[in-house]
Amino acid sequence: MNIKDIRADFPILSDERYIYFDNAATSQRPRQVLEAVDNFYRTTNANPLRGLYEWSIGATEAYENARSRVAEFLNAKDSSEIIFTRNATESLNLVAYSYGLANIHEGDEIVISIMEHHSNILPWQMIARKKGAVLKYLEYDENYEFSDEELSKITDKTKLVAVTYVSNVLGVTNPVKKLADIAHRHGAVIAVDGAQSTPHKKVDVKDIDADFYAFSGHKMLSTMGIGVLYGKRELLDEMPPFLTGGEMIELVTRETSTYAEVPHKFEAGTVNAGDAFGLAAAIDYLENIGFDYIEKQENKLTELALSALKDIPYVTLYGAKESERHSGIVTFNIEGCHPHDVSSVLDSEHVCIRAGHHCAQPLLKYIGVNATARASMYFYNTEEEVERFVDSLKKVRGWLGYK
Ligand code: C6P
Repeated sequence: MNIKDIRADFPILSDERYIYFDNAATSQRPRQVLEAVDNFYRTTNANPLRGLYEWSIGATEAYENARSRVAEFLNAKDSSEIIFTRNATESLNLVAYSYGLANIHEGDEIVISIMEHHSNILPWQMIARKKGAVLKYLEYDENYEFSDEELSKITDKTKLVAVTYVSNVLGVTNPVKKLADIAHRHGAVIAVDGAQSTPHKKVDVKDIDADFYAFSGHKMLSTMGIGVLYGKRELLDEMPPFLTGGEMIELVTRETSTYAEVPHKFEAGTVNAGDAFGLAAAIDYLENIGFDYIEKQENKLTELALSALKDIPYVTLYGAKESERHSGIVTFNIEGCHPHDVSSVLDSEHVCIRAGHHCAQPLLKYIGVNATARASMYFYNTEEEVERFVDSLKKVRGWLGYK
């Protein structure tokens, strides 16, 4: 695999002044994805699932083929287990508002982890508040693992476990297969937040035995505005709709309505066929590159960054020591400098990183900081970029008045 050829696929990367290290927030898009979306609107555009003429039928086909492509990508049993949403946040809210409101009752427990993004905290806080349920947090140990004692928080009272596969701050991968097994032994379901795992590793929802799995297209080369919720068919069949209206119905009378079968029951209003088509092209692209290559390249870059930063006395690094446990994410602080200042100084050198609480405030409180800087790399980043990033970082304290 030639990195130059890969980079040539990404129009925005042709401006080599910029180093884009904010891939955990959103990735860049290759021309194959941009062309797929463009092509959809140029050649196939009509309202899908409604019209009885050629263009609309073509739009429906493009949309349903994209669903099958996602099902194959995740190794779902059937394409009806794939629901298109706007993003991971909406997918997790769908589980909470539909499954959670119907199945979680007073005194029941919901177990999440301290590593969760706000999108996998707020929906469960809402359910706990509305239903009188108890929200519990799994806390990790010094090795970024959940001890048996922590895991014993999952009990017969637990109705739902919701955990991120990969943390957006630490990059660490959680043992979701083991968590699914524990949840199931206690009669609970598990919702996996796959926002940071799906772009970086091969995911098999059957192997994990996830009941629900959520992710966003925009973090894995696709355009913004398309996300996925995978759910086991037998659960989805029993769940009430989340949003209503449009083609999610079977029959509507003045007084009442019946609903379409899954997955359409969960897709109210005009669907986002153009971006679903783009997501299928993104999956083709990623699989063509191969997750072995993706993980190897990210690991190489992370190793380089970690080994350079660990020798700088005023830099604090967060997360596991091993580069292969970072999923391309390097989170750090520079003593005496607010991460926003670090990011602004790096911006003046055209280095794009993220700074702040990363929408994971309970995690940052657990770590003992209010904010951090975060560089997140993807397979199209290069060793030269890491070297330039480290050089720029070494200038930050000087810019801010330190000798
Ligand atoms: N994290 C980051 O910079 P949406 O916004 O719905 O596409 O993704 C939400 C989300 C859910 N879970 C995890 C683990 C995430 O990392 C994110 C998004 C971005 O870290 C934006 S805050």
